[in-house]
Amino acid sequence: RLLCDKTVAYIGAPFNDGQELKGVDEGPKALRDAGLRAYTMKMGFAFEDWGDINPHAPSRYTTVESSTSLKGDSDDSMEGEGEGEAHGSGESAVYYTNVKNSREVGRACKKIHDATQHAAAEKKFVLTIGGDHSIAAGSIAGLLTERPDLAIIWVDAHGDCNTPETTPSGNYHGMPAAHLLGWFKKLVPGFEWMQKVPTLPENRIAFVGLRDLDPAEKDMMMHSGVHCFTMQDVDRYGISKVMDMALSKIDPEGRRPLHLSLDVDACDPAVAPGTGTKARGGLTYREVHYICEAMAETSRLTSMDLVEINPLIDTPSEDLHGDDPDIKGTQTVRLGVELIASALGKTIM
Ligand code: B3U
Ligand code: MN
Ligand code: MN
Repeated sequence: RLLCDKTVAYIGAPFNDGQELKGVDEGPKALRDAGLRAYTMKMGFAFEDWGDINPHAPSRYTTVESSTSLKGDSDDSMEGEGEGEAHGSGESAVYYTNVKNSREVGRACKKIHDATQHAAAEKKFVLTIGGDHSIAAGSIAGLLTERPDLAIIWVDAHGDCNTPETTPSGNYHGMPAAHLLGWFKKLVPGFEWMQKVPTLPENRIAFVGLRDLDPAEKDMMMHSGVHCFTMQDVDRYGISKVMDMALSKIDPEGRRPLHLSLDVDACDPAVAPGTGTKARGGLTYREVHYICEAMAETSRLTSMDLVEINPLIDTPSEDLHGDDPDIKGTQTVRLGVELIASALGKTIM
């Protein structure tokens, strides 16, 4: 029995505010323009475009439960500036003040949460396109609410496991995994709604492609129950063994619905130049495709994030024989469409 229908719900999450560079908000439009809809339909999927989340408009997807009494998703005059009383829990707590643009990011993530929860409830394959990786706090939170036994493969050069105590930058895109894991000790203005979201158990996430971790972040990851596969593991074991190991860690019985959170900066910059924080020594073109293919082969992949594609700093794509003429766009955008196709089950033969 399939865990989701052959319908892709495309949720655009055009957000910049979790990092410093402009352009990553153009990802959702670039992937549409590249021909994703026609391509997935050719593969036999129905394609529903749920539009872009607009951080400044009221949520289109707010459900009754999620709209009750939670502060932080409604207006700009909310309390909680600086250190203060926490709301929603009735307990006194304090707020972090060093997360950049936290209100914008938190509000946006709540809307993404509502959309992914709704799409998951309708048994769709939930495809959330960033935007920077902040959006995964929203997408995964919504998915976890609807699919509580979800397990996650997080493909990234970075750990995204900083807390506001350890962040060197204050950028939320370096923190969403830690937030979902419940590692934040205080509230983040704009993210009060996260208190009602189930925390992700540590043994249910595996990171693949790691090579650029901050010292305190590395320490927390090593001393936690999360599973880490670095680029050295990819070198040592090969990507197929790494995927086998990662999947058996997060889903030993092979029964859970799976989520792929794919940050294109996991790829080597030669393969994916259109991204803001490039790190040398990344996944090759085939390795990143293999990851998506291996996820598809489980038949349990029910959702995916594709993030950190920045069309504004991308390189024109070279025309090669064998390229699919139906995919247009610059190099990293094109790669993004191809990776989605692989995750949906496209194979070479
Ligand atoms: N770890 C650093 C840098 C970073 C995280 N994610 C990306 N870059 N893409 C930080 O700011 O937390
Ligand atoms: Mn990331
Ligand atoms: Mn990254």
